[in-house]
Amino acid sequence: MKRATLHALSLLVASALGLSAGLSWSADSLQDVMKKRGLSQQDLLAAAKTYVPTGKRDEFLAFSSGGHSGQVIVYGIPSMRILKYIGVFTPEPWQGYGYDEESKAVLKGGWINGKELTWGDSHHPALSETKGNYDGQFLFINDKANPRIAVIDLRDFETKQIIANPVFMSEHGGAFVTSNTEYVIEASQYAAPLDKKFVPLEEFNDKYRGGMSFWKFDRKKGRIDMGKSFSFELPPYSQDLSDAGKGPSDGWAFTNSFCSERYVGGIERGRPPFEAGCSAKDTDYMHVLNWKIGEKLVAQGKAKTINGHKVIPMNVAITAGALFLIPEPKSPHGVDVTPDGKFIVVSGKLDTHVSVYGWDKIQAAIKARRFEGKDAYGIPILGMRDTLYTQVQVGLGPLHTQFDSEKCVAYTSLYVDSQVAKWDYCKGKVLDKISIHYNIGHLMTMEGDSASPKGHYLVALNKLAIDRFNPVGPLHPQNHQLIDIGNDKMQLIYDMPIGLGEPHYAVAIAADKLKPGIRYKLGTNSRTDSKHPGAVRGGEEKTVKKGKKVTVYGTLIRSHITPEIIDNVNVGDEVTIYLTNLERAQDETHGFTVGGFNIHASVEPGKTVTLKFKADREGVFPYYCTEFCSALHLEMQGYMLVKPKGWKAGKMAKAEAKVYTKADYEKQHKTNLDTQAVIDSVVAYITSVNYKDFPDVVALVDDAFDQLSKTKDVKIKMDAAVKAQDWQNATLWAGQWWQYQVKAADIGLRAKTYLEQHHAKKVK
Ligand code: K7E
Ligand code: CUA
Repeated sequence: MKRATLHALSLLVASALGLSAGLSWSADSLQDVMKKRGLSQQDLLAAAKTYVPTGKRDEFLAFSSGGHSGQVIVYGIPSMRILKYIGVFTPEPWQGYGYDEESKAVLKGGWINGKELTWGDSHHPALSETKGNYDGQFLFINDKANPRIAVIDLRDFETKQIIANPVFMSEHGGAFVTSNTEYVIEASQYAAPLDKKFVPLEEFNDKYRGGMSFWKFDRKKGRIDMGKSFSFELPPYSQDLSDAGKGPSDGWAFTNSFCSERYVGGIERGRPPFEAGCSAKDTDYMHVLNWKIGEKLVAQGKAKTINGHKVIPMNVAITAGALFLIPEPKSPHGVDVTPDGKFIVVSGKLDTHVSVYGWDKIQAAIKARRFEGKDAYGIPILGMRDTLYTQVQVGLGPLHTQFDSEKCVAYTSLYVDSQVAKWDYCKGKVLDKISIHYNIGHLMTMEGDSASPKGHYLVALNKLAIDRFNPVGPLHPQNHQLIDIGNDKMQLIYDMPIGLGEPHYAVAIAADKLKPGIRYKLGTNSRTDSKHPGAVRGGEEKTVKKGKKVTVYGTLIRSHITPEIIDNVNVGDEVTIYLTNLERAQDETHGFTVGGFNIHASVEPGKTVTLKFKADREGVFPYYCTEFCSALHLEMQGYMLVKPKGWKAGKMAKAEAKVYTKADYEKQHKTNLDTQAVIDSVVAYITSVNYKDFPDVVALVDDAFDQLSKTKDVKIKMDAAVKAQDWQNATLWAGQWWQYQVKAADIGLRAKTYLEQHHAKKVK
C-alpha cells in the first residue's frame, strides 16, 4: 500500500516534469506493411477514406436500429466505430436502464395490458425534422412485435418515453415523422380487430382492420401527447412502410401494403400458405392519406373512440377526401418520398422495377375525381397510369430507396441480387451498380431521407454476412458495409460487423448538428427532465427511517459514497436510495449497486437516481461504485447491514484498534507537502500559458480547484486531531487531504498534457 502510494506519486512527479520513456518508432514503410498484410492500393485507399486518427472525430453519426435487441446503436461514419448502445425497449444494465426507478417508469410506459415487456423488434429510427431537414433534437424508433414508439432526447441520448399503440396488435410503418415533426407516424402491419377483442378469422374482411396512427409530438416537452393523437382506420391490407410528404406533398402521408388479397392462411388445413395467398395479385395498394384533414375531422368530433384513442372511420375519411388508394406492383416494401417531395418511389419486392409516382399527377387525378373504381370499403382508387411518372428496371428484389445530394439521384437496395443500384429518377435510368454481402435490406445515405441529403457515403444494411467475418458460430454477425458514393462509381470501403441483430434501418446526421450536454443541472431526474425530489447537495446527506421504510438521501463524488454505512435496516424493510452525482467534471460518471437486489444505476454528473428494493433477508451487503472513476475507485464502497428480527446490540469487539503513530502522521504530512509542490508546478505551467482559450482545459482546472477546495475542511479536522495528539485520526485526515491532492493532480496533469498537445502559447 505505502509502496504503491510512493510509486503513484513518483509517476505524478515524473510526468509533471515532462519525463517520459524514450519513444521507439516502427521502421515499417507503407510498402512493408502492404506486403506483410497482403494489401492492394485499393485497400489502402479504402483505409485512408475510413481511418479516423486518434483524437479526431467522425463527420456523421449513424443511429441504427438494434433489431431484436430493442436498442439503438450509435456509430460514427466513416470510421464505423461504435459509440453507444442506447437502451430503448430492452433493459440496458450499463446505463442502469431498467434497474433504477426512473428508467423503469419509462419502460413501464411500454407495458401492454399490464404485461412487462423486456424486448422489442425495433425497425425504423427517425430523426426529428424542421422543414424536412434533420434538426438533431430527437430520435424516434418503433417496435414491430409489440406495437410501440419510443422517444429519445439527443441532448443526453436517453430514452424518455415509450408509448404502446392502443388499437394495433402489430405494426411496421413507424417511426416516420412529418416535415416539422408535428406527428410521428406509425402504420399497422398484420390486421386485427382495432378493439383488440376476439373475432374469428372468417370475419376477417369485415372486422379486421389496419390503420395509420399519428402521434402528436410536443417538441417543447419532448414527449408524445397521446391525448392529441389519432389514427385512421384502414382496410386489412397488411400495411407496410410509410413516409410523410414534404414540400408540395406536405400534409400527406403514404403507406403501402403487401397482402391486399386479404388472405388468411391455413397451411395445416391443407390451404396454400400465406406466402402464396398474399402474393397472388399483380398489384397491391399504396394508401394516400391527408393528416391535416384528419386533424380537422378529429377536432370536429368525427372520430370514434376505441380503447381511449381517437380513430377516424374509413367512411368519414373517404367523404372528407382524406383517403385514396393507388395500385402498386407487386408485394411492395419501401415507399420513399423524394427530397423535393415531388415523387414517391415504391419498390415491388417481386417486381424488378421501382415505380415513381408523380405528386402533381396524383393531385390532378384527385382534383378531377378521376378514379378507376373503389375498393371493397369504398375507398376511391386512382389509376396507375394516371399517377405513374416512370418505372425503372433496377434489378431483382428492390426494397428501399435513399437519395443523394445530387439532384434526381437515388439508391435502391436489391435484396435478391445482393446489389445497390444507383439510378436517376428524373431521367429514369440506372447509373451504376455495386455488389454487397449479402442480401441487403435497408440502405442509408447521409441525411438521405430528409429534404437535403448530404451524399458522401452509403451504408448497406445486409441481411446475411455468410463468409465475411471470422466465424463465431452458426449465428453470424450482422454486416453493415460502407460505400463511398462521392464519385460516379460506387466503391465499397468498409465491412462492419455488428454483434446485435437484426438492424433494419438506420439514419445518419451531420455530427455538428448534435449538441449533447456533458452534465445535468444538479439534482436532475433525467427521464422526466425535472428536479428530482430525492436530490441533495454535498453536506445535506441523510438517512430517514419511518416505520418499515428506510430512505437514504446520498451523494457520489470522487471517491466516496455518502453515506458509507447504512445500518438501520431490519429484515423486511423497504429501502429507497436516492443518489446524486455531485461532479461537474466531464465523463465523471459513478455507478452504484447493492449486490443481490438486481439494482444498478449509472449516475452521470448532476443526475439523481432512485434505487428501490425490499431488504428481504438479513446479512451484510457491500455496495460500491461500479464505474472505474478514479484511482481510489475500489475504495468507493459502503456497507448496508440488515438486522434479523429481534436482534439486539450486545457487547461488541472494537472494529479497529489504533494503529497509527506520530511518525505515520509526519510521514503522510511530508508526502502531502511534496505533492503540493508537484501541484504548484503544474498550476504554474497552466497559468503561464493561454489556457483560458481552451474551454476543455478551463473545465478541468475548475474541477481540479474544486477538489483542492475540499482540503480546507479536511485540514481543519487534521489540525484538531494533531492538537489532541490523536495520531490515528490525524494520520487518516492527512491521508484524505492527500486523496484530494491526488485527484487534483490527476486532473491538472490531464490539463497540462492537453495544453502541450495543443501547443498552448506562453502568456505574459
Ligand atoms: Cu425492410 Cu422493417 Cu424497413 Cu427490415 S424493414 S429490411
Ligand atoms: Cu465512483 Cu468508481
